[in-house]
Amino acid sequence: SHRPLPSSSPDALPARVDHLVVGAGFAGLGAAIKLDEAGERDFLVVEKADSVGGTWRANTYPGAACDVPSQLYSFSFARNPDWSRSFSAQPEIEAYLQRVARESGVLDRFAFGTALEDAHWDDDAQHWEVRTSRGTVLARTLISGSGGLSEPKLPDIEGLETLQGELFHSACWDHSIDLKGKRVAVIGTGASAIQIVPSIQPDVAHLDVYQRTAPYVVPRLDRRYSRLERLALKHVPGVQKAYRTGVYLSREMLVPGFTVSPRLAAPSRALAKANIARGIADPELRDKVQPTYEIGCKRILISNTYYPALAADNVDLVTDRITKVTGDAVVTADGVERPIDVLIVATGFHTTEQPIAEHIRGRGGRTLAEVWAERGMASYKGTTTRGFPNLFQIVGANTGLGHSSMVFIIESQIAYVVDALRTMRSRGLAAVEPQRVAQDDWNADMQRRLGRTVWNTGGCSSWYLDDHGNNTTLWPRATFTFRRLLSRFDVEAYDVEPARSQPG
Ligand code: N01
Repeated sequence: SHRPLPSSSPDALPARVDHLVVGAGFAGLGAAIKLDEAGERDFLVVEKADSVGGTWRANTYPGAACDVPSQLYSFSFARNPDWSRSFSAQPEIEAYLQRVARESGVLDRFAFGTALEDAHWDDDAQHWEVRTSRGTVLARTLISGSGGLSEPKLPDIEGLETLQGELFHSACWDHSIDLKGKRVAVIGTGASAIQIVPSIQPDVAHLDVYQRTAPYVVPRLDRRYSRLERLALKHVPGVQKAYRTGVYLSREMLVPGFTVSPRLAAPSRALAKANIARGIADPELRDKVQPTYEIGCKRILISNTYYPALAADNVDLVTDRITKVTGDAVVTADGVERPIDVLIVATGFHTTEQPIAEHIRGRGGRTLAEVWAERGMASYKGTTTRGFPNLFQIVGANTGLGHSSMVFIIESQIAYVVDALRTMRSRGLAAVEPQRVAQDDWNADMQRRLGRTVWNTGGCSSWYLDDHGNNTTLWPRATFTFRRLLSRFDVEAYDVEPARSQPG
């Protein structure tokens, strides 16, 4: 499904641009389009891969599809009247992003196959010096859209490197390997794994699914749109907008309340229970898949096919702890060795220690990773960070969602960044940096709100929490509140610097 765009990337990178954008997923592509629209046309987007799409380019595993309804999962300024079903699959989302990119008129400023190596803020020159795999670029601002779930995390299992069979991560699916007739193991039972398992189960000779923590899985209300519905969505004014608003509001009304009130979670709990009863007949297997923490603590998964796949004759759900991997088998704590030809690790991503943080050096030469190591990921409005002037992160600290569309968050942040650039131009500012007190207040409020949510109190460990037990990844309030709080660039919360010398 992976069709590189005919890229018109510049052969040589420009030596200097106003804005350097990192990544060409929803965030980077959206930022490029909105910068262009705002007249900020002197920008360069660097993308390590050969095409747009980000997550939706990388995650091509069998069964990959979005858990957020299609109507909500597109840019508000580039709606897609052509979605074929209520929850889109990866190829359709990737194709959508490619179409938006092609029609945007901004691809001439994308450099594909260009990885960010490091970036440092030059305080005297008031710009970022960005080293990429294809040369150095100076930029007034650095806009990162490198993704919150983009760096695969491999499990720390003894002997993994000794495996003679094939091994790959869910986000780097190796399509050259035919799983037909093979003995396959999947490690993990998160959102990725539960889509992979039912997709490969019919083909493989045998499948072992290694579950460390049983997830909650509720039914997936997915359906193909009827012909009539598709025509209406495409041609009748207002229909698509009504769908979109309906989906948005229903999620917004239900979910944020639910994270602080277990009572409101009762219907979801009942759905999850019924899903097990419907999908699995064997009482022993039913017991094994019962979650042991409060619903919502980890992401609630949706599937109609996961439990029936686990119940199939050629599948074993293994709940004993993995102790090591040998040349051709996975070994568990009970001493059992299960031989395999292919090992698929669906073990998630680096989240609370974003990899890009190690490569961005702010004032005094300190990296974001060093600054965040002390107290965890923390920024102002999830976008700007003390000590890192003119750095704008899209999908930064505490901007993630479990219940609604990240595209909504991304667009809110992009609007904030564009307003920041407008403010900087109109006031002749060369650098902006959030004040310490503004950032600390924002994060104290965030942690106070998060402390009472099921994400923190639900008795699970998840990718939402960092090593200090703080939730530095999720947004705790309604998404429209996020949009309102970022609707204007609040320059009064920033330390600002006029230009020290004319660039030239
Ligand atoms: O990763 P995860 P993911 N030994 O981190 C297990 C989005 N997403 O790629 O729960 C054994 O959720 C780990 O076990 P435990 C979505 O936001 C969306 O599935 O930590 N097991 C867990 O079961 C999602 O939340 C969609 O005990 C190990 C699994 O691996 C996020 O991406 C689809 C282990 C990792 O689950 C990440 O999802 C896919 C070890 N050493 C992804 N290490 C949709 O919209 C980890 N595990 C549909």
